[in-house]
Amino acid sequence: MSSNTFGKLFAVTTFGESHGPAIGCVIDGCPPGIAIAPEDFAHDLARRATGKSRYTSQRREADEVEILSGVYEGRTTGTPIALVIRNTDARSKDYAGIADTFRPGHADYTYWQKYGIRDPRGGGRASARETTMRVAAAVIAKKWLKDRFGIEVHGWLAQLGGIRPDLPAEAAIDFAVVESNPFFWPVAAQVPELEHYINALRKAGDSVGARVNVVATGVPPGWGEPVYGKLDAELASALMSINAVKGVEIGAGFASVAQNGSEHRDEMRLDGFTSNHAGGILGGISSGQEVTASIALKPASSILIPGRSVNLAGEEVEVRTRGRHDPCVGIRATPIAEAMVALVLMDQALRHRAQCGDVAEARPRLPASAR
Ligand code: EPS
Repeated sequence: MSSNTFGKLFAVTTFGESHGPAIGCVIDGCPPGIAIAPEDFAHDLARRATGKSRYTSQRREADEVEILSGVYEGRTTGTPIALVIRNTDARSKDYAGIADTFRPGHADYTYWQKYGIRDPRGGGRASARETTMRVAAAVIAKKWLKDRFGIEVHGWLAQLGGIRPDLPAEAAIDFAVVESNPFFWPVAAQVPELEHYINALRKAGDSVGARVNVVATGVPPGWGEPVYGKLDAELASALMSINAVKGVEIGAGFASVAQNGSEHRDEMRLDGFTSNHAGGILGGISSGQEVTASIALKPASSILIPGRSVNLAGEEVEVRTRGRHDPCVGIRATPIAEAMVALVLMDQALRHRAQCGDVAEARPRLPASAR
């Protein structure tokens, strides 16, 4: 299987399956001198992990990172960084019943068609377990982006099924609220409604889709490589590579369809841009405004409600998935989406430095926003 490496100068290769002995990654091209310790990974990995609330999969993994190489006396050395996490709570017998059939709506069928062999245990390589290593690699990227540029990347759940945050469209998100509940939801008063909704969904054995928004603040103007390495194109590719993602929007996204040019354009004043429909990217290059992206996640296909499928023997069968699945994979996708945005920004930052590091700061340079 190829295409397991992401990024050009900050190149992250992940490996491992959900029910194999371990998952891991190798990061090649990391700048030397970044202070990093195994415990630095704990916070973001716990935000993504299963078993942390009643509203996600109940598989309980310690997700403890072992640094195998590339770090000496607590600092990156510029050599490949290898990270590994042991899988400790895989329950492969749950998957015995679907070893010779295909869950409708799942990668089971397409992996089989492509490779002619598959590891059905826990979804194998197609499992969201793989995203653990993206989040781990992004811990290093987030740290460097923050230290060097003051960049912060934050995500939140912006829709769960039909439920939307009870907030005005342009309202600022309070990330203290987002981090204080298991849904990454920006309105504390709605959390009981979400709990009730997910409890009922789980009882019904069904799943639901979600939307996750991500914003990166502090991104300087100039990052992104037209024409085939545009910042927005690489964000779209990175975000679309997350399991279950079916749609990506940058800035106003699909709402741009119904806008006029006079509305969509972000007018410029010396004290900043007056709006941000572009999502902080013009011509594939960051403008200095907040970079904003939004993703649509499908409802997971591993559900208890029986569905019609076929088996390896070429018979029509009924499938009912057992196991410890997420009723809404979108909930845990919030830190994963942040991670992919951070990895793209880190890679683009290094690429910008490589080609344009000697270009003087161009004038005038507008502050991020007049709003
Ligand atoms: C997943 C199915 C479940 C989840 C898993 C993702 O696997 P299992 O049945 O082995 O518990 O728990 O998520 C993780 C283990 C993780 O760390 O994210 C899937 O089909 O994607």
